[in-house]
Amino acid sequence: PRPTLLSDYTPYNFSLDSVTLDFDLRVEATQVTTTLSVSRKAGGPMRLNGEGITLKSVSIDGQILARKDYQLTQTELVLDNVPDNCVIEIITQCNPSQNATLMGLYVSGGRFCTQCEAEGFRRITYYPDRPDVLSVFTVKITADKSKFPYLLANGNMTDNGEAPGGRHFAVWEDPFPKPCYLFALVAGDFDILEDSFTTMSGRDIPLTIYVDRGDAPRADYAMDALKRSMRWDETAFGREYDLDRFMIVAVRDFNFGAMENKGLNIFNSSLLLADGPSATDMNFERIESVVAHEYFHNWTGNRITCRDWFQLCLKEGFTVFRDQEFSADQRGAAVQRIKDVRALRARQFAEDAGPLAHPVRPSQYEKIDNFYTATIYEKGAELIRMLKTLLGADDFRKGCDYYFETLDGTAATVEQFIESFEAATDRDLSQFMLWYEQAGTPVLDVKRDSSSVTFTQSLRATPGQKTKRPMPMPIKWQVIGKDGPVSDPQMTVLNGASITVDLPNDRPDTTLSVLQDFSSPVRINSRNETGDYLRLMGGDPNSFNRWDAGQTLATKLLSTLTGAIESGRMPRVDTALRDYVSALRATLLSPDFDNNFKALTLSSPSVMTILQTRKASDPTAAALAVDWLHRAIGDRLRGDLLPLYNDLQDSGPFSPDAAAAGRRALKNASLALMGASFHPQAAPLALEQFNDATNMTDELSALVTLSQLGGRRVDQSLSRFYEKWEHNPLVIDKWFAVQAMRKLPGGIHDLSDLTEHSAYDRRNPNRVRALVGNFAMSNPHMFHNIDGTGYDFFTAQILDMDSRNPQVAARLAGAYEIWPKLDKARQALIQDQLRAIMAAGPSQNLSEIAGKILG
Ligand code: B3K
Ligand code: ZN
Repeated sequence: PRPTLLSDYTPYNFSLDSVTLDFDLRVEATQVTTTLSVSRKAGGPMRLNGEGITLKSVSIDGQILARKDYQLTQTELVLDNVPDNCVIEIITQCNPSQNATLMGLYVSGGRFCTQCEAEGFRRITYYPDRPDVLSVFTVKITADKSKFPYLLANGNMTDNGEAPGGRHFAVWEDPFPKPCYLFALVAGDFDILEDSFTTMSGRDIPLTIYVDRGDAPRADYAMDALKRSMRWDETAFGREYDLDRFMIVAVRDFNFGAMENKGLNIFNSSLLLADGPSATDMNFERIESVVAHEYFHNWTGNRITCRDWFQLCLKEGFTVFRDQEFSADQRGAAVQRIKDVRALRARQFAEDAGPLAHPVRPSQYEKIDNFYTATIYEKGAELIRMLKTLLGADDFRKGCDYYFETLDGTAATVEQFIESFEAATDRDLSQFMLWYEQAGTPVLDVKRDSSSVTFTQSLRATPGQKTKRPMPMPIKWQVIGKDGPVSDPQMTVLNGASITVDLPNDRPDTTLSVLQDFSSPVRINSRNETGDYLRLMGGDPNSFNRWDAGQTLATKLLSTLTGAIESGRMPRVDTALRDYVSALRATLLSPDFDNNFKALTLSSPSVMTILQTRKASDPTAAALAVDWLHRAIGDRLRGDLLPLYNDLQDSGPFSPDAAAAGRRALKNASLALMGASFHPQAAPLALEQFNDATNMTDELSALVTLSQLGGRRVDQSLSRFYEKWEHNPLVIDKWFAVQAMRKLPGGIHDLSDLTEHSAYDRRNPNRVRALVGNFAMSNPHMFHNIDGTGYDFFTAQILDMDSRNPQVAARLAGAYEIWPKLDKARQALIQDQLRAIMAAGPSQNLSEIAGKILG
C-alpha cells in the first residue's frame, strides 16, 4: 500500500455546515442515518471514507441515488455531481457486537461505546474522516430503555423521551465545530458519581463519571483529579471550560489509555478506578495525570485541532507537557522530572536509536494508528519544554495566549504553533523547526579545560535521514566544587555544531554539572569520572542531576558487569561498587531529601538502558547483572535496610498523596533489596506484609518480593491473591502481570497455561497487555531465552491478536525493535520471527511495524 505523505496535503473540497447523526442502536445491527449540509469549496467529486459498514441508501436533496450515480469500494464512497449547496443523507448499518477492532462503535461489557481517533469514525458512517473537516454535530440516539438507560453523546442534551417498543431516545447538540475523531456515543447502564465545578467566570458545570455498577466510590480520586485539573488550566494557562457539562465514562475493553472526545471523555477503566485496597500508588499517579491530560485536550486538541495527522504532536506533545507540569505542581517538580526523563530514556531513546525511529513530526506513514508513539508524545513534550526554557516562562505564556487567541476553532499546523511564539515574542524560531523534522537523539559532547568548556552536538543518521543539521539546544550547567557549587546556574544555548564558553571560576578541583533539569533531550558524552559523579551525587544543588549522577554510576557498573558475565569472567567492580553504595547510603540517611527522591535514587537502570549503552549484548547477561547489583547493594546496606523498613511503616488512614506514596515507595524498595540479597528477614517480612496489607502498593510489592524469593510460599500467595481479588478485573490484571514478569518454574509452559486460565481473555487488551506485553518488556530472562521459546510464544500471541485487533497486535510487536542491540544469535532468532510474521499475511498495521523493524 502507498504511504500517506505530508507533502500531499490538500484541503477538502467541501465544507460541512452541519451534521446530524441518528442512531437506531441494536447490538447486532445498528442503523445510522447521517445528514450532511454541504457547500462546495473546490471542484471534483465528494469522497467519503467508510470501512466495515453496509451502505443502505444515499440521497441528495431528497432524491435517492441510483447505483450508477456513485462509486463504492471497500474503503470509499465517491459521489460525482454533488451540487454546490445541498443536503446529503446516507443510511448505513454496522454490527457493534462483532467489532473486535475496538474502533468505531462496539460493545464492551454489554454497553455501546465508540472510539474514533484516529480513523474509527469511518466504521460508523461514510464521512470525510480527516481532522481538518470541522462541523457542528446533532446526535439522536434511540435504544432499548431497560438495557440502556443512559444515552450519551458530546455537548448538551436538548431533548429526550419515550419511543415505541420499550425504547427511548435522547438528542445531544455540540455547539463547538469539531472533526469527527472527537465524536463519542455511549449507551448503557451505569453507576454514576456526580459533582460540580465553578469556572473562573462563575459558571457552574455539572461533572459526571459513569462506571460499572458498584464502582462509583472508586471514581472519587478521578473526580478530585478532574476538579484540580480544571482549576489548574485556568491558573496556569488561562483556559476555562466551555460546555455546560463534562462527562467521563469508564470502559473495560479499550485499545489504549483514554480519549478526549468533546465533553465526553472515554477512559480505559484501568486509568479511572482506584481506591487504597485495590490500586497502587503508581495507579493513582497515572489516573491523576491521564484525567488531566484528557481534560487539557479540550483546548490543546479540541478547540484547536490538527490540520492532518502529521501534526499529531501539536496536540499530543503539548498536552503531555501540560500534564507533566500539572503533576509537577501537584506532587513536586524534582521527582516528577526524574520520572518523566526515566520514561523518556527507557522508551523514546530506544525508539530513536532503533529501526522505528521517526521525527516528532513524521513526513509519511502507512497506518496512523502506529504513530501514537513515545516520540510523538514524550519527545514532543520535551520540545515544548525546551521552547519554554529558551523563551523564559513569561514569553512562553505570551506565545501560548497568542496561539489560543488566534487559532481557536481551527485545524492548525506545527508551523502555525511556532509562528505564534515568534509573533508574540518577536523572535526568530525557524531553526527550532529542525527538532520536529530530524529523528534521532543528539549526542552532546562536553569537553573542558581549567578555564573553559566546549559543547559539541552531533546526530547520527536514522532510517531515511542521512545528513543532519545542528539544532538549538538549551544547556543548563553549573560548576561544583568539593564543598558545593562555586558558580550560579548558567544557561548556554548551543545553536551551531559547537560552542566554547569561559568558566566563571578558574579552579582545578571542580566538576561540571551539565544539562541540569535535563534541559534538552540528548545523550551526554562527558569526560567526568567516577569521582565527579560521586561529588554530584552528594552535592549537586540540582535534584535531577544529583539523581542522574547515581544513574550514570549504576549504568557504568552494570555495563561492566554485563560484559564480565557475557565472557564468563568474575566481575571486578569492588572499588566502584563500594563508592557507589556509600553515596547511596549517604542519600538514604540524609534528612535533606524526601522519600520519593530516595526511592528513585535506589532504583537502578533497566535492562533496556544497559542494552542502549552496549553493542551486540546478551540481554539475559544484562538481566543477571541487574540481579547481581541488587544483591550487592542489599548486602552492603544490610545494616541499614531493616531499620529503614521499620521506620517507614504506615500508621493512620490511607492517603494516596505524594508524601504517603513516597513513604511506601522507599519502604518497599528496602524490602525488595532485602529480598534480592536474601536477608534472613526478607521472607517473613514480605509474607507478613502481604498478609496484613491494607493497600495494594504494599500487597503487590510484597507479592513481587515473595515471587522473586521463590519456593512454595509463592504459589500459596498467588492463589490467595487470586481468590481475594477474583471479582476485580483490574487486580486480576496485576495477578497476570506478576507472573508474566517472573522466572516461572515450569518455563514457557507455565506461561502458555496462563493463556488457558479461565480468567484469561484474549479479546481484552488490558489482559493481553498484562500477560503478553509485560512478558516481552519486563521478563528478559524468559523472553530472551536463547532456546527461542520466548520469541515463539510471543509471535504466536501477536498473530492471534492480529486476527481480531490489528492496532494492539502492532503495538505488541514493537517489543522486537530491540533486536539490533542484541547478540548475533538472538538477532537471527528475532529476524526469523519477523519474517514469519510477514509471511503469515498480517494486517496493514502489523505489517508496517514488523516490516520496518526488519528493515
Ligand atoms: N488522543 C488519544 C489517543 C488516541 C489513539 C488512537 N490510536 C488519547 C490521548 O492521547 O489523549
Ligand atoms: Zn493525548
